[in-house]
Parts: sequence; C-alpha cells; structure tokens
Amino acid sequence: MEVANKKILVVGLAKTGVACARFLASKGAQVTVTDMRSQSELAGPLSDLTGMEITLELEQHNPATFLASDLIVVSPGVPMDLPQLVAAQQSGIEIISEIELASRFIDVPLAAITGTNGKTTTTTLLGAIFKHNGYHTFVGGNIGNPLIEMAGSHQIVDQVVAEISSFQLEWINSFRPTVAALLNLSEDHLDRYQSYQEYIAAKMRIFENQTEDDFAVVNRDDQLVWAQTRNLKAQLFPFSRKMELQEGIYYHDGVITYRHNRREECFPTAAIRLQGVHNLENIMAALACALLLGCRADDSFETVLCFDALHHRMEFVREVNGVSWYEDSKATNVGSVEKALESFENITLIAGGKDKGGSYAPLEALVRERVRHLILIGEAAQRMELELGQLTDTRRAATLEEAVQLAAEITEPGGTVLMSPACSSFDMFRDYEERAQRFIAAVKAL
Ligand code: UMA
Ligand code: ADP
Repeated sequence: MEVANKKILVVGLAKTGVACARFLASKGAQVTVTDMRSQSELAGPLSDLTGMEITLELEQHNPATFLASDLIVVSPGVPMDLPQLVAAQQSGIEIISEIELASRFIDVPLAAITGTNGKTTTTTLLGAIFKHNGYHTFVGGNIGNPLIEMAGSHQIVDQVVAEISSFQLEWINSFRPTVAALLNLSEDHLDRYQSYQEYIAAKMRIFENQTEDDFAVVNRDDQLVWAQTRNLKAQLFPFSRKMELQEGIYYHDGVITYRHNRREECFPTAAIRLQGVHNLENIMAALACALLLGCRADDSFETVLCFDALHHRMEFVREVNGVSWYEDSKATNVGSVEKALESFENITLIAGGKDKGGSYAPLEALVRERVRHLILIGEAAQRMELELGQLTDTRRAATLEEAVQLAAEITEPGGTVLMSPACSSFDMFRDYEERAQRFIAAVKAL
C-alpha cells in the first residue's frame, strides 16, 4: 500500500490515533488528526507527536476535512454512525480501521483471537507459546498495543498474535488472519450496537476474508458460535469440552486431544495451573492456533503448564475469618460473571457499574442457586436489582469500599466474596484496573 503524499485523516487521538499518525507521517503521508477532546485533555498523546509534521483539529470533527481526505483511519472507540464518517462513506472515501491498515503492512502469519470473553488470556498464552517455540513474536491489538506499532518498528517478527475486538473489525475490508479464533459469544457492548445481532455480525467479520488455506478455530460447545460457522470459507477447526472430535481439539476425562490430518497429540490436564472450565477452552483454542501454525506439541504444552491466571480475572485476594475474597474486575459482561459464579458456591456477589445495555437474566439460575447475598453498586444497581433482586438477599452500597465492609459483615465463614461486576467501570473509576486496586486495598484493610 502506498501512503506517501496521500491526505490521510486519523480519527481519535488516544493509543491508536498516536500510533497511526506516527506510522503514516513516517511513510510520507499528509496526516491530519482529529479528536473531540481539547488540547489540554490531549496533552499526553500530543507529546508523543512532538516534532512531527501533523495537522491537528481538536474539540470538533470538521466535516469538510473528512470529505477532503483520500483515506480515513478510525480509532476503535469512535462509533461507526458518527455523522462525519457516514457522509464520507457516502461520498466514496475509503475508511479503514487501524487493524486493516496494519494488516496491509504485515507479511508474516497472523493469529487473531476474538470472542466476548477470554481474548486477553488466550492471546497472552498463545504469544507465550510462540515465543517458547522460538518465534520472534509480536503480541498486540485490543490487548493494549496497536498492531500498527509492529508495522512501524524495525524489529524482526515472524509471527503476529492479535487480540481483536468487534470495534476493530467494523472498518476492515481485506484483514485476513491465517488462523482466526472465535472463543464464545454473549451479550456485550449493547451501548454501542443497535442490537445483539449487529454485535455478532461485527465479530464474525474476523473470518470474512479468509480462504480455504486458512483456519477458523471455533467453540463447538457454544451454540451461537457454531450456528454462525456454516458458510465460512476457511477450514473449520472446532474445540470442545463436551464431545470427541475427529478433526479439532477436545477435552475428555483429564486429557486434551488434538487431531489434525490423522496426527494426534494428547495433553494430560492435571498439572495445569489455570483454573476454571472457561480456561480449559482458552487453552484448547491457544493450542489449536499454535499447532496449526507449526509449533511443537511438547514446547507448547510446557508453556501451558507454566501459565498463571492474568491479574483481575478471578484472582484470589486473601482469606479473612474463614471467608475467601476474589477479585474479577475484568468481568465486564454477563458471560464472564456466569463463569465466575459457576466456579464458587455460597457467594456474596459485589456487582454493578456502568450499564452496557444488555440483559442480566442469564444470571438468574446461578444467582438463585449460588449467591447468598448480592451487593449492588454504580449506575446499573437499579436495573440489576429489578432483574435479580427478588432471587436472593439484595442490598445497595454507595461506594465499593462500603460494599466491601457490608460483605465482610454479612458473609458467613466458609463463604466466598466475589467482585465480578458484569458492567464496565467508567461510572466510578478510571478503568477496571483502578476498580481492582480499590477493591484489593479495601479487602487488605479489613
Ligand atoms: N473520540 C473522538 N470522537 C468520537 C469518539 C471518540 O474524537 O466520536 C476520541 C476520544 O476523545 C479519544 C479517542 O477517540 O481520544 C478514543 O480512542 P479509543 O477509545 O479507540 O482509544 P485507544 O486508546 O486508541 O484504544 C483502542 C481500544 N479502545 C477501545 O476499543 C474503546 C483499546 O481497547 C485497545 O487496547 C487500543 O485501541 C489498542 O488497539 C480497550 C477496550 O476497552 C482495552 N476495548 C474494548 C473491550 O475490550 O471491551 C473493545
Ligand atoms: P477479554 O479480553 O475477552 O475481556 P479476559 O481473558 O481478559 O477476556 O477475561 C475477561 C473476563 O472473562 C474475566 O472475568 C475472566 O475470568 C472471564 N473469562 C476468561 N475466559 C473466559 C471464557 N473463555 N469464557 C467466559 N469467561 C471467560
């Protein structure tokens, strides 16, 4: 792709915008960056562009600039229905996402992981497997570092592992992973999409440009995922915890079995450190991607055995007076909370935060069976109480610290206090990490 001397507009100036602007300017493009935030709010990102010839349009998105561009590169946080983007699209101007731009400059195999939950865990594990197999591996995407950083660097890379969100898939047109994995689907981001179907359609685009030379690693046990896979062009490579597969990877009776083209590899799971059935799924998906892309079975499984849970994903904090405290701040949707509730009994659940618009009804049975006390915080508290409040002892707390105090008072010895919010954190905290740290501090202070 030739970008030199092209007029390119980068929309959004956070991590993605900075990385795209730097890359495009270094390739000789005429770059303009636009962001709704003010110069003072953007001091950090702007300092990363110091000394570069880049035009800034801040505090507004000028429609004329959109219409005068040869190409527009959109950050994931910018909604598709932004009127200026709609107008530019109608005028036939090419609009792409950062992963689309990056993929045009990547000429090594790309393993891309999506799904509502488990992306970061699976991406991190897969990256570690490739590295242990001796590959120069770049791990990036939604996990935190834009893929375009790799295209712009001079490091040697022979394998890319990318965590991919639905937002990033919105503006692709040739993005084509060698192996793409879809871990699961459940309601999320309904504050951004008009419908659940629209969210699913965005996720499915990860397979859109694959051919029969590529692989689609998909969750055979997730009926919604499986139902979407009928017309994929790539070779289907399912994973399952529930059924034996002739072609694919499955778990049965303490053993993961990988079968591909009459090759079989078996991995006993007893010594794996990652807990929870959902992590078994993440491990199978990562092993499938790795082995399909040429990794050795023994080195790959060695990595799995050494791999610990990432922070803020069902993490043990401490035990106080016979009560175990767990922090699961990264559980920002109902699907992840389901897995957390399946992992414990006799639970005091601290939940709530910024409502993403989905239904809490999928939690009903688990709340009835396993949650003794429900403590609700944040903007979503009222709606969660309406949907779940009649199923168990339900209370409200004004702050996370108050919720921790209340949980300490009412949880019986032998019980588990679990902070697994089912919501994003932005109503009360900077992000899920700050929510996690505040919870940990309050629990340590007990
Ligand atoms: N903005 C505008 N106009 C708009 C909307 C936003 O100018 O109409 C501006 C904002 O003022 C801000 C910028 O656009 O300055 C926001 O950009 P961004 O939200 O895309 O932020 P980045 O820092 O570039 O982060 C993005 C991903 N963010 C989102 O998808 C919301 C990061 O995923 C990702 O790590 C990063 O690119 C690198 O690829 C975060 C995330 O929350 C972790 N992802 C969601 C999730 O995991 O649930 C999908
Ligand atoms: P993502 O990057 O998709 O948000 P993470 O690996 O960060 O995924 O995990 C986010 C939340 O989802 C955590 O609460 C974690 O315990 C839970 N989780 C991890 N893997 C899965 C899975 N395969 N299915 C459901 N929940 C999962």
